[in-house]
Amino acid sequence: MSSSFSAWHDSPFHEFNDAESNTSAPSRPLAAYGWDDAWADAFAPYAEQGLVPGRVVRVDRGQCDVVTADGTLRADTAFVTPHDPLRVICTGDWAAVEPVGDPRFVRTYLPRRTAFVRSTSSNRSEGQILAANVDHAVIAVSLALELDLGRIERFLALAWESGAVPLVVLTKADLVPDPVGLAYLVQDVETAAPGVRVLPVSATTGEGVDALAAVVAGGTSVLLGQSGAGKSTLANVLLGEDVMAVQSAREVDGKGRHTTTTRNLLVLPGGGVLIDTPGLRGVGLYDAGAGVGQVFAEIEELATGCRFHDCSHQAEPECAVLAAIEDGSLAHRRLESYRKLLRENQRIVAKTDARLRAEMRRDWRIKGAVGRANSALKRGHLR
Ligand SMILES: Nc1nc2c(ncn2[C@@H]2O[C@H](COP(=O)(O)OP(=O)(O)O)[C@@H](O)[C@H]2O)c(=O)[nH]1
Ligand SMILES: [Mg+2]
Ligand SMILES: [Zn+2]
Repeated sequence: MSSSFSAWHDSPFHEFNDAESNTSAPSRPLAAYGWDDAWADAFAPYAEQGLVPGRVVRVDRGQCDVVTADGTLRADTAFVTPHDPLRVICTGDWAAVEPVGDPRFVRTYLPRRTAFVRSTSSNRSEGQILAANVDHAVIAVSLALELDLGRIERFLALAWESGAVPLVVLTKADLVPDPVGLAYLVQDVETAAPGVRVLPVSATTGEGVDALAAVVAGGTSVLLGQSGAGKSTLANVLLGEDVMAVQSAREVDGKGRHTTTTRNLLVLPGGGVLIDTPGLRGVGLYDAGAGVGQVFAEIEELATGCRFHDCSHQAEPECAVLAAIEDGSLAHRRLESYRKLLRENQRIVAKTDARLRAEMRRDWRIKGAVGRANSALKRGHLR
């Protein structure tokens, strides 16, 4: 094994690479996966150690699939599965993989530009990372069901918080044949999504697909939304072939059994990278205060006009938010939803803080015990 390692190091390929600008030469095939000069710079110290860059396209228990300049390989994730679930390697990460070995280990991954995180359920304070290094968060909302604006606002808060730019696609637009009705639905969603593009699409008729394709042609996009929203169908349309498993109508009507069981990252024929996530039954906020602020930007803007800077917009005099509800320019539903998401977020943050404090205490107890045992060992007092 060590001989093949040095053979790799001595290869003319590697010399050529050194002669050119540091790491970018063997990584050129990775450009389609989003590799750029900034990633190459960040990777330089690992390249010096002989590690190979690659993008994580799928994560399984203990292993992940990584696309490298030499093709896709399966690597062991033991080194990148820390106790903190937010630091576990995930789809979209740029991994530093050992050049040889069986198994080959991912040694580390590059600092993330963006990260899409949710809490695993609204009652727990644990975060779960769904995708890393995403530029566009495409939130799929089915027009086959009654619009749930609160749920859209929740997805948007998580999307803004991730650092990606959100886009709402209203799927199955073919089921709303009346253009006036469709325009109303789009407007409703727009009031819940200030500053966000809202695009009706249909995989059946092709409506809106070109506009969506133009957005996702640059950078990395993730498809988010409830199970059955039509994410995999859209992914297949964008990919130009049936790659993702689509649920039968019966499965959708049932208890939301997930056909898409693994996350996948794929290069689109028109450029760009697409990540399909499994249907998310629930997305709890996870430390998404800034994201909530961005979803309700117009309320936060109004609040700067309130007489009291800590106005709770309940009954205070000269409250600009209540005045806007009074004159009809702000929907009461929006304020209620804002409050609800703020409360939920504060609850999660408080729980997370309490959990982290408890974990820190436990870590110190363990470290303390290990430290005492070690010094006892050094002094030769092993009991
Ligand atoms: N009428 C209509 N049905 C669609 C459209 N896109 C998807 N569907 C159906 O919606 C169901 C769920 O689709 P799927 O892509 O598996 O959803 P996912 O769970 O979000 O990945 C399937 O039965 C699809 O055939 C569309 O544009 N129009
Ligand atoms: Mg799916
Ligand atoms: Zn106020």
